[in-house]
Amino acid sequence: MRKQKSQFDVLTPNSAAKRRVLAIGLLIVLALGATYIPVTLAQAPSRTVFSAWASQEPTMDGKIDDSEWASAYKVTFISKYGESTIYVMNDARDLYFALKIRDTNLADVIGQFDQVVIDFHLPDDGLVYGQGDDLIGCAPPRSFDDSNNLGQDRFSADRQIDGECAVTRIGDHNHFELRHPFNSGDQQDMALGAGGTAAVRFVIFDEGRVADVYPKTTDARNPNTATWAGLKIASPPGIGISNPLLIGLAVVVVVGWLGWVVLMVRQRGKKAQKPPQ
Ligand SMILES: [Ca+2]
Ligand SMILES: [Ca+2]
Ligand SMILES: [Ca+2]
Repeated sequence: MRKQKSQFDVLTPNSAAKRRVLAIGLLIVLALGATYIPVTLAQAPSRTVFSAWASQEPTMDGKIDDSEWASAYKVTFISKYGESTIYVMNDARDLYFALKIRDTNLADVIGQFDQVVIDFHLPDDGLVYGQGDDLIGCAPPRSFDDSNNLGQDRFSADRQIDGECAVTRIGDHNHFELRHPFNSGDQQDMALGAGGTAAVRFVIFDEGRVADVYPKTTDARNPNTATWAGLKIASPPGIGISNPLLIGLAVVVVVGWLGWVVLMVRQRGKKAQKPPQ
């Protein structure tokens, strides 16, 4: 007795092929899910992690040009006098920082500077900022500070100064630009490689006094680096295999193509087996 055709069979004569298409669709969904779940989990903490490859080397002239900082990781926040922005990026040798700080003037009186200090803690283990940690700073016009933490709230300038900085006033903002190698070879500096991480905190001084700290989850006195932002040395953009989203897309494409090839081969095999009518 011949089986009666259902509406489904009428619409899709080859229901086995339909099931295979559904199975492939399911695989694609699973592959996408497997890709997006870790990405979502990784994004769960709200902590800022600065990481960006410098598509061009910025000029340390105290003028933050949009083009030279275009590829930087940017964070905008409200500081004492209004909207301010922090830019971070690195190339194969240097970390670059820019701070566009809204201010009423650029105070350049010794002891009452408008200046910035950037504190680093390594490794990024959420422990206390202390002995052996690194810090840099910038005061007008090009006074670069490369120091090290001696512990117990004592600091000293490094014997070897690595990096440079500049600050100028443009419009309503003070533009700080700093450069510091992430592996200078100096024992009194950080030593990081590609993918290396640190905790970072930006302290902004207005006329010699702390006016702001980024991130807002900490303050200038809090040594608990779990409340600081993160920093990760970026790698140059290549094939992009390190990017989980691209890996996921590659998996989807490969699974899709394999499924398609298997489907075609099976359908041809069935056609070949069919006795001529
Ligand atoms: Ca510049
Ligand atoms: Ca140094
Ligand atoms: Ca140092």
